[in-house]
Amino acid sequence: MKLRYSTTSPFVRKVHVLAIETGQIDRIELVKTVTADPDLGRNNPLQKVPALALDDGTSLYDSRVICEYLDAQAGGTFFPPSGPARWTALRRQALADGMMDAAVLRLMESKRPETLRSEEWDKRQKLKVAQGLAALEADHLGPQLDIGTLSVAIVLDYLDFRFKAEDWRPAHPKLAAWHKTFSERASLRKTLPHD
Ligand SMILES: N[C@@H](CCC(=O)N[C@@H](CS)C(=O)NCC(=O)O)C(=O)O
Repeated sequence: MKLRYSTTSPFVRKVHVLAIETGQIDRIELVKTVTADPDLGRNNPLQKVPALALDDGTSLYDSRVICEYLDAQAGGTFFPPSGPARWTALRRQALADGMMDAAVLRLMESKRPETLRSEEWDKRQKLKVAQGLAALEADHLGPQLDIGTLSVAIVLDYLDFRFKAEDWRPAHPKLAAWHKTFSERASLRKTLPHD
C-alpha cells in the first residue's frame, strides 16, 4: 500500500497514527505529495491528501474511509461496534474533522494576497473552531483511544501548529488537561506536524 501524505495535514495524521497503533505502518510506503501534483488525481479525484493506493490498483480516500479500512484490516477497535460508543466516536470524529476543515480554510485564506482576503470568511471559519472547542470542553472525553478521541487530539495539535498565537487552553481548562495526558502516546508524539 502507498499512502500519499504531507507532514502538515491533520487528516493524514489520523491515518498515520491509526496505521502505527494497529501495527500496519511497516506495510505502508509513505509517498510525500504536494496537493498540486497532477499524479495525486489518479488516487483521489478530489486532489487531496490522504489518499491510499492499494496493492490491487484501486485507491481509497478520504481520511475517514482510510481509517475505517485500516482498522477493519487489523481487526482493530478504533471504530466501536454499533451502539452508543460508536455514535459518540463518529460524532467526535465529525466535529474534529469539521474543525480541521475550518482551520485549513483559514490558513489558505491567510495566504492569499492581502487585497483578496475576506475578513467575513475568516470570521465564519473561526466561529466553527470556537464553537467546536466549546463543545469539546463540555464533552466527557476519557482516556480511551478510538477514532473520536484520536481526531480530537489531532485537531488540537493542529491548532497549536498553525494558530499558536490563539491559545485555546485558557478558556478550555478541562480540554487542556485531557489533551496534555492523551497526547503523551508515542504514536502521537512521533507524528507531530511539521513544515
Ligand atoms: N475530508 C478530507 C479532507 C482532506 C483535506 O482537506 N486535505 C487537505 C490537506 S490538510 C488537502 O489535501 N487540501 C488540498 C485541496 O483542498 O486542494 C479527509 O478527511 O481526508
